[in-house]
Amino acid sequence: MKSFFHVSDIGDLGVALEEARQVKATPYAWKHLGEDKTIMLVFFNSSLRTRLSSQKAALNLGMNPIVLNIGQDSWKLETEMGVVMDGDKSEHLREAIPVMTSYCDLIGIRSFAGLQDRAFDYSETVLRQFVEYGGKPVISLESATVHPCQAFADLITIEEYRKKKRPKVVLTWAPHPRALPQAVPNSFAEWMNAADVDFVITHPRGYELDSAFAGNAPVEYDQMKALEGADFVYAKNWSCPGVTDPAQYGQILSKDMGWTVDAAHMAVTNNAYFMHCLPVRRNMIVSDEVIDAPTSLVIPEAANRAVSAQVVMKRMLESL
Ligand code: SN0
Repeated sequence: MKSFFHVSDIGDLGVALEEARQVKATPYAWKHLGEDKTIMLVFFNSSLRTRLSSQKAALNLGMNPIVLNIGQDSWKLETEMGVVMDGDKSEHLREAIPVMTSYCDLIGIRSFAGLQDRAFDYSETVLRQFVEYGGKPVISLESATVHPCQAFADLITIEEYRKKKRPKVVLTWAPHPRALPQAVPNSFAEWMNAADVDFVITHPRGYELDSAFAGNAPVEYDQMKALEGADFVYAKNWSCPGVTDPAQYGQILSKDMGWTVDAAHMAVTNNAYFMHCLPVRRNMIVSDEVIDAPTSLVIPEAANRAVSAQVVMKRMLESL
């Protein structure tokens, strides 16, 4: 595997889930695979699960992780081409990328959407530069439009907890005080569309996800109706994707607290499990009651981040 951005990069999902099961059961069975190999984990943005689970996955494979926090430990980097560098950014990605990749075998990048320029974000400008100028396999650790390590961990979690062959999975928008990227819902939708689940999306009007990710998944604007009979409720806030009105890209269109997932919402489901990628704003996205209930999967879901990352790194090491 040369890059990990989309569900198509992992191939057959049944095979990937079986590999995840084996990795989880015997995480050290491939501890020689990463011997004398190095992964560079580059963070342009904050992280808790991603930086820890990625390092843990690398260590399980016997690989050395190097973590770099851009702007804190390094020079501030310019990401746009053709600009006069007279501001606060001291180095361009054009030089920084080949320098970084000269010290490693694999590279993971966290680079959130700026939410200012839809075309810049949706063409994955920063990630594409790492592919073009790095010459090493690249993992998106949440880039402008995707968070595949999260979506793979979510799929593993659904596979572990599903009580029927084809569960109903509902992705619901929920309110948040800040404008957040669409990477998590984009990838979740892309992966659920590829999985053997009955997938429904619900959000206020104007929050329509890009069709490259949402595909033909049904969108139900009545949240309660969408949640009826759900086996898994996946909550997430995202800002306006700008599909219907590009001028609204990255904006907060609603802070309607009626969308906060609480006990009344869960009551219409099929005793559903609650999921969220974390970090979560309690009593904005989800009530304490729901996230603290035994049906909340947020912790096992986060634990599976080390499993999804290990499968991806294992595949990349095997194809070096
Ligand atoms: C990120 C997002 O894409 O929504 C990362 C999720 C894995 N979340 C945030 O930035 C939350 C920040 C906040 O202030 O709650």
